[in-house]
Amino acid sequence: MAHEELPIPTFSSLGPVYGEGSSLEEAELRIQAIRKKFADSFGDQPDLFSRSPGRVNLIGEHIDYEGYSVLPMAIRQDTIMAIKKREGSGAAPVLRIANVNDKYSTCTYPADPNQEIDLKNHKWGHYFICGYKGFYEYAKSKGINVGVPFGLDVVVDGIVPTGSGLSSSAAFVCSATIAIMAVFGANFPKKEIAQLTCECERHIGTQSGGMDQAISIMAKTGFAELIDFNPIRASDVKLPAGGTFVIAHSLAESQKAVTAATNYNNRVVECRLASIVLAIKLGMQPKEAISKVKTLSDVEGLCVTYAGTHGSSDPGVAVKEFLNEQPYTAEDIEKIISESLTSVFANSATSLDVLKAAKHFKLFQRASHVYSEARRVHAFRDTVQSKLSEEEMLKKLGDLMNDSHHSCSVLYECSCPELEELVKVCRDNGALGARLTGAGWGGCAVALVKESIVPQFILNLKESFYQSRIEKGVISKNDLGLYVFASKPSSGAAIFKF
Ligand code: NG1
Repeated sequence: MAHEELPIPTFSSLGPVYGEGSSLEEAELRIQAIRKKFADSFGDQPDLFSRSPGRVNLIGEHIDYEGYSVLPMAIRQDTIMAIKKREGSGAAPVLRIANVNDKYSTCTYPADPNQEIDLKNHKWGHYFICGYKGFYEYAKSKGINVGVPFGLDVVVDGIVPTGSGLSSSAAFVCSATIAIMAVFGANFPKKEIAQLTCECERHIGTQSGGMDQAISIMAKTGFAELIDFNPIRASDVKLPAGGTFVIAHSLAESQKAVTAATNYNNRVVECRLASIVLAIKLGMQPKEAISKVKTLSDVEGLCVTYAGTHGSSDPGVAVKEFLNEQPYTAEDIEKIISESLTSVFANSATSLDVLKAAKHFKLFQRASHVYSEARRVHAFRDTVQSKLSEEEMLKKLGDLMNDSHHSCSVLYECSCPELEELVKVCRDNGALGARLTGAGWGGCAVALVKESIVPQFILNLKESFYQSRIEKGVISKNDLGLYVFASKPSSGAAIFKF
């Protein structure tokens, strides 16, 4: 059976996920700390544990929500949750969510799957409610009777750095969802959990694609995955042994949920508008375009047909012909589509927030990025599978990563000064390629480095990028290992019953 059809694995020991040596010891210590926090907070021991990892995206940025394949790998850092069902205390049941890290104070919510998440008042516990609502919605859609809601006690321990572009939010939401699922005694195929966790994370207010949840749920040790959407599918990608991916934090925190209206969701809206305008320019009636065309992949066929008349198969040819490089005003677009933007997005409150905040829309730049990045993902996979020598292969992969960064930075404008500096430092110190990873606007860069120079490369980064920041007190020297590290592809979500 294809591995995305299998349920989340359940283990009775940590070894199958954490291996042996220092990773296993670290995991054992974390479980002890979680048990202690559970006992201190709730006077009890959990029924079971769940874990789901963060990820680094190697290539394919800001294209998952446009329906295009991406190529991430799971990292070692993950979110572990401990959970216990609490029944029959008489009082109205509640969800109590505590954290091993005292920086996050305990959150309490009603045990009501229909509750609305208070987006104006952002709390860390909201991510648990995403999973909670998601589980009930999914169970309902499957006709599963889950009975009346009961209380849950939960302790969270996350070590994916937050706001880093390494998907701490998806690690959290996926871990929460499978913990809840397991406490109900249910388990579903991985691809369905990947889909449901993607949908439920949207309750936090970002219109995210499905990459992070898909890799967190479906990852396999030793492989990156090519993730396709509609339907979700993961294909193993074996990376060349002589190259290592080094992840380095720019130390600019990207607050995706808080900046959604001007950053992440803004780009989702711009892509939608670009696809509607393209569809109309390529002959579709405005009404039909507005109702049928949701993403740039929906209009790719029309673009490619047009490109064919010019001897090309690149949808970018249609973008160059039909979209203006000059930013569009709302009025410019409304004239083309014969409808007001507020009516196009009337059903999406988060998109209406984007319209309120936007001064103009860069349709040419966003569509050019998406179509070119989608092609780079396949070029990356084809290169890995090619017969090139390892030397040539690594060079080509590095070039693709550099091109991806350029496109993110110049066309998609999701970089920031700290990331630009860091990417340059990586390249100056021998990286074959380096790029921002994840949503951007802060967070991490990923660099492809020859295995043999990794320790020296990390040392150089410490000197040229981090030292001045340590001196300014931005981070402490002892924490450096949290901000720059080499990463191997790690395994996906799991349940532990000890
Ligand atoms: P991160 O880096 O975790 O914020 C976000 C989206 C992805 C994808 C990337 C950009 C969420 C949960 N994740 O990732 O789906 O669109 O940005 O490639 O919003």
